[in-house]
Amino acid sequence: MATTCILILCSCFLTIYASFFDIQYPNVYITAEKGGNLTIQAGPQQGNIFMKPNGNGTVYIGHTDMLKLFEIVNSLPPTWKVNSAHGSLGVFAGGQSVNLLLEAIDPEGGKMRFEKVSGAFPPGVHLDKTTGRLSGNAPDVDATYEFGIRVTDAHGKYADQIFSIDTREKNQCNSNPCQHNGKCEDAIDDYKCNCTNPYGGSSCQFDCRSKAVGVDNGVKTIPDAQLSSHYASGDHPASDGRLNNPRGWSGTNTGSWLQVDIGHPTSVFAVATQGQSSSSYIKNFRVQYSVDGNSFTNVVNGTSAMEFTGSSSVNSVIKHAFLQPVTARYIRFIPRTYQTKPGMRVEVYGCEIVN
Ligand SMILES: [Ca+2]
Ligand SMILES: [Ca+2]
Repeated sequence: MATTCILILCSCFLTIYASFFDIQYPNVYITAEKGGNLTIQAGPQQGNIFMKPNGNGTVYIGHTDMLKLFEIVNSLPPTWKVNSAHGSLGVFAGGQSVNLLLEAIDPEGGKMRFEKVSGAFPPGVHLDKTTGRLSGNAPDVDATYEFGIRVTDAHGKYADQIFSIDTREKNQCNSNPCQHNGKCEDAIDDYKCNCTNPYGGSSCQFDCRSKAVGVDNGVKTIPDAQLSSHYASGDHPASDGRLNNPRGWSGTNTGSWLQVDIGHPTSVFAVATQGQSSSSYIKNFRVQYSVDGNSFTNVVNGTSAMEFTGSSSVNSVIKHAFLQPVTARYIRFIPRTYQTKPGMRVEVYGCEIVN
């Protein structure tokens, strides 16, 4: 009888006061009545209050994850493993590879991010923001580059450090890059060779007397668009006027000419020709040159235009060196006397003028 009464009383209690103590499996709600306070107070004898979420659970106050908040508050900023007392990362010669790891440690072992917050890197050197690696090639200049790097952990805690890199201009002539007694001048990341006649190229590596610009049918460095002519015979256009081309260029009379646009200013030393066919070939010709394609000058011997002998053979190549090299972009072959028709196939020899 007594047990029954107790169960009835409990039932009434839960029903009446469900607003402040409610069990809805698996949740337990403790709520205050409207306008009331909720107080959780431990017992008077130094009692503690424990909140124990399980697994990945956490504790919220409002919408704030309190465990996450404590983690952020307690997170320590990263610390730099400074490479030297002054943050100097070393001295690098122009063009030398720079490969440096800016090392920092996060006490919590989390991910870190690196970024430049002041100063400037040497041009050509870059920072990997994830790894903290500086890499690139040192510029060819005497300079000191100072820059501030901030390393930031996953909680936004950071540490700054100033670093510096010194660079030294390298004398690119030290390796004696100019061949054939060319005179070397040091430059930024480069050198310039002043070549002795008849050598050319960036390192005077070419003998310009034998360096073809590439009209030859088997080379075609000079594209068809850079071959032109005046009074071409229809079926033998300028684009066929290449050495070793099976057809060859043919003009119609002595007013005809064949022109090669080399494409850039060149020190031209020689030309070579073959006949157009066994029955059609140039006997004699002149050569004119121009830098602008408008104003042409004869290649001369003294004050007289040089007369060159053309090849009367289909196969044999006759090469003529000029007495002095000429500076030209355009070379024009002018027929003087010919067999049947003024036909030829040509090549030009020289070196590009390097500024
Ligand atoms: Ca940290
Ligand atoms: Ca230099």
